[in-house]
Parts: sequence; structure tokens; C-alpha cells
Amino acid sequence: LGGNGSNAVTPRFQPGQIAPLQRSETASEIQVVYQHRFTLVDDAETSYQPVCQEKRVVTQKLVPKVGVMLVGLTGNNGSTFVAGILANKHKVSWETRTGTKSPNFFGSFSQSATARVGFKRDEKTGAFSDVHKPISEILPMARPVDFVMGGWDMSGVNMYQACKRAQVLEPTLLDQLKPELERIIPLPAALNPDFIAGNQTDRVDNVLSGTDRELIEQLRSDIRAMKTLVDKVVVLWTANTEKCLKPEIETVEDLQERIREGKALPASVLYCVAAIEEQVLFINGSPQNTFHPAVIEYARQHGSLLAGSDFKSGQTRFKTVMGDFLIGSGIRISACASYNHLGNNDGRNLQDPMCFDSKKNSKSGVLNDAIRSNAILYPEGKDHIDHEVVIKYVPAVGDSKRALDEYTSDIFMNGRNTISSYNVCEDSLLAAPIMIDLVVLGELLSRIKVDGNSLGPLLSYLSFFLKAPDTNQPNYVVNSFTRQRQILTSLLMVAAGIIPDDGTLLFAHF
Ligand code: NAI
Ligand code: DG6
Repeated sequence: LGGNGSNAVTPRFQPGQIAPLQRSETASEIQVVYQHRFTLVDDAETSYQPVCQEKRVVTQKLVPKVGVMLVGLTGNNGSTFVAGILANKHKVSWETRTGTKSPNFFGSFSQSATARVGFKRDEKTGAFSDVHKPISEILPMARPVDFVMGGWDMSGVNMYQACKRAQVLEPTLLDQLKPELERIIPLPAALNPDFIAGNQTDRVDNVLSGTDRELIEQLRSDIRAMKTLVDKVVVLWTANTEKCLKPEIETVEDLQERIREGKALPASVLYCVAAIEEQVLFINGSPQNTFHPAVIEYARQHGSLLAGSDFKSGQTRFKTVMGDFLIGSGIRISACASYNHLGNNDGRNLQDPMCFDSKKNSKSGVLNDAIRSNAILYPEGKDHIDHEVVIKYVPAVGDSKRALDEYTSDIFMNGRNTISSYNVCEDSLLAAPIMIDLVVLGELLSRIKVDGNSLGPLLSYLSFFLKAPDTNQPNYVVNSFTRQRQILTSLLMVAAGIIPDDGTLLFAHF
């Protein structure tokens, strides 16, 4: 920086004019007027028109007490989420054969990641350095340790038994949390067994009965009970992957008629409708098509928010990084063969071919935007890559998922480049921090308005955490790791009144 071949520092930096951003803050909100700049390209893709739109971004500052209602409370993700948060809340340490361990929130973007918010310049030397801030400090956000946690499960075991069944967390930790965990009992579930695998029946002992409308009303009453304890409720689906309902429900009238006539909708739709009618955020952590066009429209009509679908925790996230790396470097991925096996109840449920199909679709689309971004590597008609996704159930490995991927790429002068990866990890220890992020950031996004409008009905900005992001522009979905992270981080910065820089470093180099 500032170098000219000698050791002397060239004082080239000229403090510029103040950038055009207005920020004001009251006791209740942060208001930012931001000049949003981007480029419009004409149809022929030959002319580039700079555009500047003034956007007014207002964030409510008051952090509510958040009630998290998990659908699938006593599953592996649900139990790991609850026990992990309680361990952090009570700062419980535990013994293992490799020493004493203490709790953390590693793997959570909102709790353990930072964003580069600007530069610092040393007045004496003229040297620049980056300034990074914890994501959690950019705007006022809920703390996971303050969550009030509850929810539903079709299996009625208490949370201590659920944690033991999951075999994810150490008994020396769970025993210390036992009295509190034992007090957490799941509410009876709304279930439509036709949409999950037949092999799940031995788990079912805690379900509601009634028509679809009666089930929705009961779920609404459960949500209202949580509302009496907290300021804001979030419902998060972390229950079994369902089969997709096809054809999709197109209109609100059709949706309402099906509910009236008791046409046995998938349970995820019932929970989602209950959340919409109670105007609480519903997040879909599984791949099934809960967000039918009718459901999205219903949410819009109620001013409710949705986010989904399918937590992006390990193998798929890695794939989006590999897309950035390879295609972003001008290397043509020609095949991606992804295989994984796992032995938890999720793996068992995914043995059903139609449940597996939901997951396969969700896992298979993540390279599409990277492929579309490069017509040199993927000209029209040659944009197919062999992309295979295989999932096998191997009970012996429990929650410790094995993921093997092979990326075959075409390189310089028709050479071949093959990269293989092998990942072993507790699936739920990857998913729980992402569930935390979806709740913390989903709640925050529900307090942000742009030009007076909410960011809904779909919280597209949560795409970073989701394998198959549902967005307000269904034709414009970003999967790239780098871009998704940047979009989210930039929004948070803008809402806080910090201009994300354009990345050229011109001020420093010239
Ligand atoms: P799990 O099978 O251990 O837990 C699911 C729970 O949902 C079970 O306790 C089951 O009894 C309950 N359940 C099923 N239907 C229900 C209903 N209608 N109402 C209430 N409870 C119901 O599965 P796990 O590992 O916790 O995963 C949960 C979901 O998250 C799955 O759909 C999985 O595909 C998805 N997921 C998991 C990821 C991970 O890394 N662990 C990542 C991406 C998605
Ligand atoms: C087998 O793939 C089970 C799945 O539920 C995954 O573990 C989960 O979807 C996580 O997927 P990924 O691709 O983000 O690791």
C-alpha cells in the first residue's frame, strides 16, 4: 500500500468528501437514507447505465424477548439447539476424555463471525488496516441465551431423553442440565403421516387429532400461549423432511377450500398457516415445498413473514464454496458427485424415495447460478454438468454424517482436475448454529423496513443459511457462498448506517 519500490511511505491518501449517507438515531429506531448504486445493462448487453436509487432503511432498535417454537422439538436438531443454548446460558463446562470443555457458538454466523466494516489508517505511518466487527454488534439483535424455547413433536419424550436418544452431546454435559431438560416436554403435534416415511410410525405417540382447521386452531392457540411469555414468536420447522405435495396449491381460495374440506394437507403447511394467521415468522428448515404460491400469497395478505427452505449446513455449503472457487477462477466443473451416509433419524426418514426426492432436489440446484454466470465455460447447449446426489442410511454412524464429494473439472488445454473431499461431522452440531442464525437474523429482519415496506413475505436475505432459498424474486436466486454472505452483510451494514465499500481499494493504491 502506498509503496513505490522504496521503503518510504508515499502519502497518497486524500481524505475524500463525506459519502452521501444520512443516518439518524432515536431511542426507538435507526434511520438511514442510502444511495443504492448499481448498473443496468441493456438487452444487447453492450451499454451500462449507472443507477442510483435513494432508499430509506429504518430499523426498530428495541430487541424483543423471543420465543422460539420448534416443530420437531425433540429431534436431533431440536434437542441439540435447546441443550446447546442452555449450556451457553448457564456456562456449563463438562469433562471428556480429552479434557474440560466449555460451550461456544462456533458455526453461528450471527454469534461467531465478523464483517469487515471499514479501514483504519495509522496517522504516523500511513498504513491501512481492516476493521472487523462481530456481526452481533452491527445492529441490536436478540441473544440466543435469552430465547424462551418450546414447540411440538410427534414423539413425546422429554428433552433429556431426546438428547440421550440423539447421541450428539456428551452425557457429562447433559447430566448437569438434566433437571431443566426434563422439564421441557413437547406439545402434541399436528401430523399427516402420509407425507413422511412409513418407518417413522414407531416414533409417534404425541399427536393431535381433528380436521385440518381444528389442528390449525390448536397450533394457533399454542402460539398464543407462547405469546403470553414473550414479545415475539418465531416458528421453526426442523421436523422430518416431507414428501413434496404436487401439484402445488396455486391460489388462496384453493388453500382455504382444502383446509375447510379437510383434504389432509401436509403438516408443514398446517403449521405454516397457523404461523401466518398468528403473524409470526415461519422458517422452513427442511426441503419440502411448504411455500406453495398460495401460502406465500396468504402470508402477503396477512403481513406475515416466511423464510426457507432447508438448512444449508455442510456438504451443500461446501459445494457453493467450490463453485465460487472453480467456476469463479475460470475452471469448468463438468461433474459433481456427492455422496453421503448417516445413521440418525433424518437418514432413516430419507430412505423413503419421495422424502429423498425432496432432499435431492434441494441439494442439486446450488451450482445453477454459478453455471449461468459463465457463458465461456458453459455456452448455450453446453451448460449441463453431471450432478449426482446420493444419501444412504447407515445406522452405525449415528449423527456423525460422512460426506464424500468428487469435483471433476476441465482445465487448461483440456486437462482434467479432480478434487475429492471427505467430511465427517455431527450433523446436528452443524445445523443448530444455523437454526440460531435463522431465528436471530429473521427476527432482526422483521424489524427492518425499506421505504416503509417490510422485507417479506419471503426473507430472501436469509439465503446464506438455506440450500434452496425461497426469494421474493423467484427467478433471481443467489447460491454463491461469497455473494450470499456479502448481500446479507451489506444489508446489515447499510441498516446500521455503514457504507459497504465497492472493493476496488482505489483510495489506498492510487
Ligand atoms: P430428526 O428426525 O432427528 O428430528 C425430526 C423430529 O421431527 C423428530 O423428533 C420427529 O418426531 C419430529 N416430527 C416429525 N413430524 C412432525 C410433525 N408433523 N410435528 C412435530 N414434530 C414432528 O431429524 P433432524 O436431524 O433433527 O433434522 C430435522 C430436519 O432438518 C430434517 O428435515 C432434515 O432433513 C433437516 N435438515 C437437517 C440438517 C442437519 O444438518 N442436521 C441440515 C438441513 C436440513
Ligand atoms: C443427509 O444428507 C441428511 C440431510 O438432512 C443433510 O444432512 C442436511 O440436509 C445437510 O445437508 P448439507 O448438504 O448442507 O450438508
